[in-house]
Amino acid sequence: MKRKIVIVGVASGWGAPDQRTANGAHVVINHLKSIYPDLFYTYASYHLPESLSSTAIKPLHDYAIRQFHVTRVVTELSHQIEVLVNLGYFPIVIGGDHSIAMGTWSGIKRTYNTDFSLLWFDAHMDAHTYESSNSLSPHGMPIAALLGHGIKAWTELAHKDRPVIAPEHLYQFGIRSFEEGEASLLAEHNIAICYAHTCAKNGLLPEIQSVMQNRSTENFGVSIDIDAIDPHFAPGTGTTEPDGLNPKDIVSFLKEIKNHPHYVALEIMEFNPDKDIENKTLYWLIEFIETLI
Ligand SMILES: [Mn+2]
Repeated sequence: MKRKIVIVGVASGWGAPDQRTANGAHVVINHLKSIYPDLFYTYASYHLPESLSSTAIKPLHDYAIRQFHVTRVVTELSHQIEVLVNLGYFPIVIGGDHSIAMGTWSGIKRTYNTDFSLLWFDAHMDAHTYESSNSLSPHGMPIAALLGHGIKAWTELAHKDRPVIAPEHLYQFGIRSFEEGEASLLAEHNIAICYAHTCAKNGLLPEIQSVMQNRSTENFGVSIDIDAIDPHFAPGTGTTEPDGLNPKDIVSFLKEIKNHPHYVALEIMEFNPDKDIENKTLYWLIEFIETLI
């Protein structure tokens, strides 16, 4: 199957205290352009230049400013995804921080207007709301928003009356660090979670394969937070957590599905090039992307 690929860079770190993931999209796209100059590249959003400096790790304490920028970014991305998919493109979205997922998947939901399954690889649950979060960081909130919890600007990105993802269609892999508020939200919704220790015990691929066989939607998408991967392989991310997934397993999975007719989008988030060591993290990002090229 020959896909028409578009690489969508989202240079925004507004969702995280350390905003340097905003630099990730540029680094990945510049690298890809040197290998694949003829691919279609676009940016959904630029970070405001004053925070793009590689030394800008000053956390933004005003949550309202971050909320404003995250809303601006995901609203724009959501509409771009709709336009690109309607033009026949398969989007590979490169972040940026994980709040961007609200834009990717709301765009997918509105465009296809049908339920889809979301396979979410992450060390964290990302299921906070402003009520449960201590850090008030939007990159800890996209799962809650996709399930319909949180501020309207995010929960109504796809449709006013229904959330982007139905709880029975969400699958998390690699989880190993979470807080009580978000865990209880996911427990209320009975979300299928493959914790990192379970993935290690049973094997990540068998766990994914069972999800792929038992899912009840045709369409599915994949969201990868770089911190899902063990930091030994991928140190270049905002919040590293030990005992993570082996990126080779993720590559094997992505190769298995590369020609699947109902695979609708891939996003890779939370790459922080300033924290990368010898381009180790970039290497795996490119491996993930190349499964589709
Ligand atoms: Mn995440």
